[in-house]
Amino acid sequence: MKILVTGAAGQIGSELVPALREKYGKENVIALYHKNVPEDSGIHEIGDAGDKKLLESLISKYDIATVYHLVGILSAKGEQDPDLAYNVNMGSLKNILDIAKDKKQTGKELRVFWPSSIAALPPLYNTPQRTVLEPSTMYGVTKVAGELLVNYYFKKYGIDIRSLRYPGLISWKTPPGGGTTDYAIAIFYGALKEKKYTSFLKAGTYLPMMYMDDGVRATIELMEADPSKISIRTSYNLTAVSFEPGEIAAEIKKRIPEFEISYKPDFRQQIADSWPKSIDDSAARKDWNWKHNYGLNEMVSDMLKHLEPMLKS
Ligand code: AKB
Repeated sequence: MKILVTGAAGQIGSELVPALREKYGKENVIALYHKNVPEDSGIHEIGDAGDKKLLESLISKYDIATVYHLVGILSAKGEQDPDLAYNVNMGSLKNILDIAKDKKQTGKELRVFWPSSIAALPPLYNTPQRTVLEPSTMYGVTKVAGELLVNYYFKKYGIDIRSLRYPGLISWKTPPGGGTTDYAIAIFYGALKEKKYTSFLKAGTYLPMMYMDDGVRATIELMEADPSKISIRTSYNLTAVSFEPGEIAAEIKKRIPEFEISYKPDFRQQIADSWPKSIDDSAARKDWNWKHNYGLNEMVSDMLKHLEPMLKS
């Protein structure tokens, strides 16, 4: 069973590719990079994940059975260039779905993972799985449209496509870039380098968050679940914790007492204000036994443990 990962150099791809290689064998996971190829890149290809012909040829060359289609533009970058966000996020998804549909007609299945986001959801506490979806960002619009599209391809063509509404993912392997939840990564760089950080979101801005280890595990667990367990074919709500900038700063201060946070909200505040404060992910917990391991305390300890030596080297 061979796996293709698009957007392999991105925040999720950088951690999902090694996890998949560890689980399924190095020879079975092909990473598609756009331009930047990391040193330890294993079997990989370079090209544009929006190029349908390229995807078709890779899927046939490696006899791919599963695609993790991660390529995408995040919320903050998407608000700065909505056309780019629309073209990348929607165009490449439609291509993958059409390839899966064509393959099915020849009797071959392609299982697909596609990431949605909390950006699809309204600004509520304990936001339910099924609720009104009227996002105000282009990123959110592409996520809602994408969720409806994947549900359509599942219902009409029987494509086995699965999806998660990722919360803010906290990770140390790639630097933050392009997201609204990125303050919760950048804060660690500030704390370790300068003992201070100016948050672009104001105090009290609660957002759902998760440590990347949990995010990667959730992704693989969803993809491994028996199809009969998957009751949601748009995208599953997924969460671990919910916190605001002052709370993560206080956890960091327990370990770096000189650390100080200050606040200078920018255009990303408006994006964060339109997103859920917390999430009800009981459907994922019930259907395929989702459980998170990392709370805020464990997340902060692990981030500092890994990032400190990395920033010194
Ligand atoms: C972003 O901030 O854009 C992403 C997300 C929550 O989808 N991290």
